[in-house]
Amino acid sequence: MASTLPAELIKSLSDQHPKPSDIHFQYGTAGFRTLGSTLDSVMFRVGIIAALRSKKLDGRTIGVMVTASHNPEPDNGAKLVDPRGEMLEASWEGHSTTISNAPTSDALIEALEALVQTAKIDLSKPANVVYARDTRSSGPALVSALEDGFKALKATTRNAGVTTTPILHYLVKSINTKGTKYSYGDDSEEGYFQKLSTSYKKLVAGKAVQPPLVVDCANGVGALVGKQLNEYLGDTLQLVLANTATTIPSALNNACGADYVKVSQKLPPSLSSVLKPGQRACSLDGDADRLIYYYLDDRGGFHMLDGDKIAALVAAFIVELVKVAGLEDQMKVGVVQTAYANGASTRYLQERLPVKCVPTGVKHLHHAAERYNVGVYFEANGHGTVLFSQPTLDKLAEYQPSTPAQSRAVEHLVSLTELINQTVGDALSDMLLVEVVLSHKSYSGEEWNSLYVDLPNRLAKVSVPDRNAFKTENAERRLISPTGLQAKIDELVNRYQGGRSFVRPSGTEDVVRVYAEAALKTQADELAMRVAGLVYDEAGGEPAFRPKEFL
Ligand code: G16
Repeated sequence: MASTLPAELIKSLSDQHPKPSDIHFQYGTAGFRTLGSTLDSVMFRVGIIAALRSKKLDGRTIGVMVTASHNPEPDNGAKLVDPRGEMLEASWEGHSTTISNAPTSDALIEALEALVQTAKIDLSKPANVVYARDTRSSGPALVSALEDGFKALKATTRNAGVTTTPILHYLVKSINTKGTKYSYGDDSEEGYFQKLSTSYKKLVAGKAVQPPLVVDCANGVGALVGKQLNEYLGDTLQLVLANTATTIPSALNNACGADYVKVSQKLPPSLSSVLKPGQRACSLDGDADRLIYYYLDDRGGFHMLDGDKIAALVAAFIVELVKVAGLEDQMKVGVVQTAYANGASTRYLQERLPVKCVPTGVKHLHHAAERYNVGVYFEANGHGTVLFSQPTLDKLAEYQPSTPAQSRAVEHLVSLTELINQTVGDALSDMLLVEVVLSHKSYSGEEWNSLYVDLPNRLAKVSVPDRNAFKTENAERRLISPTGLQAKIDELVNRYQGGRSFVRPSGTEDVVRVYAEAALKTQADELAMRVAGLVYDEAGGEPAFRPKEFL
């Protein structure tokens, strides 16, 4: 390995981005995420880490997305993207945490040298990085710190500007597959829109045009991208964009967006005068990688169609196409969920398909889904996609259908592989996927919703002094620490008909999350609050969320 780290250059730039002495940073569920005002040193170091990761992988392009997704506007963060558009390899999460916590510039250089040694990085290799940010007001300054990190390692960079997390993932994979037989698409935003809109148009050709769809953009970057997508879709689907105030900082994810809808199980108040009974609507989150659908019934009642309902809709549609195509023996479809999946959805899916439960976080779901020929993965919060394995894609390309029906089904499957952003959950791509299925099945929101009836459930969160004191096992369904707490939860759960509850530390917010479901709504609420009370008593925390009934 010829080169060494440019220690002088790193030191002089690092001195301009000192680490705050009182903060311990952590690469969590989806990267670094905390108050944007504290992240300057982290961003500088993320720039260096991305460059080193690229060198380690022979100069393949790495992505960095500056976003805090569904979190409030003052938060920010960074997600690192590996060459195939997937999340950063797990072992580098630990390296990233170590490097972000080196207390001084000298300690940083020492930590970087240790990483170069342990990961056997050849520093003479090139470094290539593509990066983007969402609409947060702290974004420009943090991007400038990130760029200093790139400079410190003399990386070759491409600024993808203000865009969604899924588009950044798309760009990473497209850049790395450019000119190969596995080309993922043209490495531009235009290439992304063309790919999605062309496949959507093929899939709905000959079908009645879907009525206009209301899209809550969470006042985030989805508004900018949704506007462009609308133009590409033309008259094949009209998106009625709402919550598009990207320049009012306090508006981001505030009383709107996918997380608001999922957690509060309510219509964003801003849509109450927009949405008509029976009309479909959906909410994106701050970086447009989550999607939740909903509608109002004739009496104004709110009905949510979350990630579980999307998984059920999409998996059934794909299974049907595979069957009609005559490929069911060769193309096994499976579903991946987390402990947050509604018990009714798991039951519904298990009766039809193999279903696996993994810990929270796209990286876990994505890897588990890769084990199927076609892996459908969705978190209840609306984060998910469908993966078609390479042998499956090859099979679809070579397959010789023997009837017109088989031929149509294969064409649809091929178009789905183009429509679906397989690098990561993508709210806009998933939204078009849902629209395709609704159009093919002629389903209204109500008909979709009746696939199964959700068990009443409640999410709660508790702020505690140290969320890392909470450790889990069995795909986060049971606590192993603090000792004895799980037994108390079990004892409570047994008192509720159809009761289920679990507790886990969040990887994106400084809280412990509590989930509960039960046969009746009041019982699910009560169980969640009682379990939150146990967590509070154990850790001396603050229940940061209480349903009104308990105040
Ligand atoms: C991220 C992850 C998701 C995860 C969510 C919440 O989403 O990508 O897989 O479900 O955080 O994680 P936690 O419960 O650990 O806070 P996003 O949309 O915020 O990037």
